[in-house]
Amino acid sequence: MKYTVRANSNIALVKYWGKKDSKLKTPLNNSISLTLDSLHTTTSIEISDRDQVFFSDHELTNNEKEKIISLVDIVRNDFSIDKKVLINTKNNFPTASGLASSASGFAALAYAIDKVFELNLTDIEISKYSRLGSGSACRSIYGGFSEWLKGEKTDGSDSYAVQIREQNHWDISMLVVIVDDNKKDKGSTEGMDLTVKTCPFYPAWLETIDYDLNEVRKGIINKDLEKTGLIMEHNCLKMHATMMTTIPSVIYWKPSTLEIIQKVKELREMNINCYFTIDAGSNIKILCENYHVNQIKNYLKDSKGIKNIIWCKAGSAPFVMSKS
Ligand code: 2P0
Repeated sequence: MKYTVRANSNIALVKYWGKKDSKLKTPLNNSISLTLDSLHTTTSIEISDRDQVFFSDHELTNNEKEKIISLVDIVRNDFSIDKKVLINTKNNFPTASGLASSASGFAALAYAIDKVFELNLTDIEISKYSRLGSGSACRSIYGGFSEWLKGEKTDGSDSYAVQIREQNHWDISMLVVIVDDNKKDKGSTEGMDLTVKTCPFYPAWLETIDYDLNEVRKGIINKDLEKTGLIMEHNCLKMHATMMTTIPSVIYWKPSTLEIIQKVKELREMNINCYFTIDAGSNIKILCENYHVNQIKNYLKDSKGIKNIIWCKAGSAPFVMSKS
């Protein structure tokens, strides 16, 4: 049986930044995200006579496919399965440019593995497997708003995401403003490891995270854009402040990133409620009311650095598109 599945990307409102265990990809702090409907990975999987992986119809070399096959190997090992797989995966958006491609990618993969090996895993189990591929992927197993619980156990068995509210709970928009679609110089895995090891302010990140988590959780439940947005912005700036003060420093921002930050603040002065967040890259995401989307796009349209603006709303959990 060949399964084609789709998983959506997610953007953190309270960020995951720092690992307790690099191999298990367990985080040092909980994080909260919104699953998006317009940025997704589509993955086909079927049993085959050897392991093969295609990315955007280009066959990956042994080195390139290692990260993907190692997740398949973990599942094969756990369930004593000796079948090989043919995987074909593609994103509908730029890869590795701070748009959470590994989140949708590994969520789609873990979901697809469950289907092709007919395991009937629970969402929590799929969330845990996807985490082993890429930490943030564990949040893409749910539609709407999710929280990744860092867990306490050394084997990572209690580190997975749960849903805070489903996709239709809050009809809100996130504009993904692309100022750079090139692959970033330093991956987030390396960036966060460097932060934990060398940033003098990292303890302050951990000391203040519970407040951010509580406030954003409340903001989501009460559909309070101002509360959610202000804490989301502050949390993002704290994360970037820790990156910038690592040795050597990690600065993902481009001049256009700062220009858009400024414009978001100007929009707020014009009583257009909107808030920014930025991941491990230079692109900006703006959380706003649906009825402000056109005004915001108009206000940003003269900014020179903008390559594209993608309008997203809350997205769904992974699903099977076809089986044959
Ligand atoms: C997040 N990021 O919460 C944070 C904010 C980037 C900035 O999760 O090493 O690709 O595979 O666990 O999941 C990006 O990190 O890193 C990320 P690994 P991942 O969305």
